[in-house]
Amino acid sequence: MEYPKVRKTPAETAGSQCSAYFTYSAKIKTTQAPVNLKRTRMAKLLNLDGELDFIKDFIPDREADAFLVRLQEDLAWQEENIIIAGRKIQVPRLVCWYGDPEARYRYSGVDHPPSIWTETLRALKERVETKSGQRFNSVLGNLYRNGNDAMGWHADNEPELGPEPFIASLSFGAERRFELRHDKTRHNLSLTLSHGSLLLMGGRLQRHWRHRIPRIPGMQDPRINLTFRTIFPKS
Ligand SMILES: O=C(O)CCC(=O)C(=O)O
Repeated sequence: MEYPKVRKTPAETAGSQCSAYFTYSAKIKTTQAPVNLKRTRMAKLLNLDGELDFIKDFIPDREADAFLVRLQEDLAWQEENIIIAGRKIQVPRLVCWYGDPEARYRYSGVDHPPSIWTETLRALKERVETKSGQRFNSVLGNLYRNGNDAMGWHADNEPELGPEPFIASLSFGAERRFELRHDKTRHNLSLTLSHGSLLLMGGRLQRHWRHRIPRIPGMQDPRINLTFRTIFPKS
C-alpha cells in the first residue's frame, strides 16, 4: 500500500535530531520548565517523538463565531456507544463522521460509514489542506456540550490511518485544554485549543504519545472540534 509522503518538517529539513516542533505562537507547559514560545519562530523540544504545529488564529474570530453556529445546526450529531472490555459505554460528547465514500473508520469497536461532505465541511477541509500541504478524505466531529463532556487518553493509531497519521484539528467555541503524555518517558505537554485555532499532528506522534481533553466541571459553553484525517481503505 502506498501512503502519501508527509511534508518534511522544518527540523528535518535543517538536519536536526529534533522531531517535535512548533512554528507558531503558543504557550506550552512541560513537566520540566514551562516553555513560552511567543518569540520563537520555530522552537525545538528535544527527544520528543512526533510533530506538532499550532496556529492560534487560523480562522478569525467573527468567522469562527459563524462556523460554530452553522456546524452545531447543520451536522448530524449523534450520541455514541463504544465497547470497552466487552461493556457498552456512552461517550461523553456528541460525534459525527463525514468523508469520501471509501473513508470507513472503525474505532473503539464501532464501524463508522461516512456521511456526505456538507458545503461548510468541504470549505474548511480545503482551507486546512492549503495551510498544511496535506490531503484529507474524512473528518471526525466532536461536540462537547459543556465542561462535563470530555475525551479520555487515547492515540489515533488505528491501522486505516497509516503508520504516521497526519491529523489537522480545528476548534470552535469554548477553550479547552489539550494534554499530551509520552508513553515511555511520561513527559507531559499541555496547550489551550482556542476558538478558530488549528493544531497539526504528524510524524510518529500517534505512536508515542496519547492525548486527551479533560473535563472542566461547571463550565457551560459548547465546543466543536473537527479532526481532518486520511483513511487508507483496506485493500
Ligand atoms: O477535541 C479535541 O481537540 C481532541 C479530539 C481528539 O482527540 C480526537 O478526535 O481523536
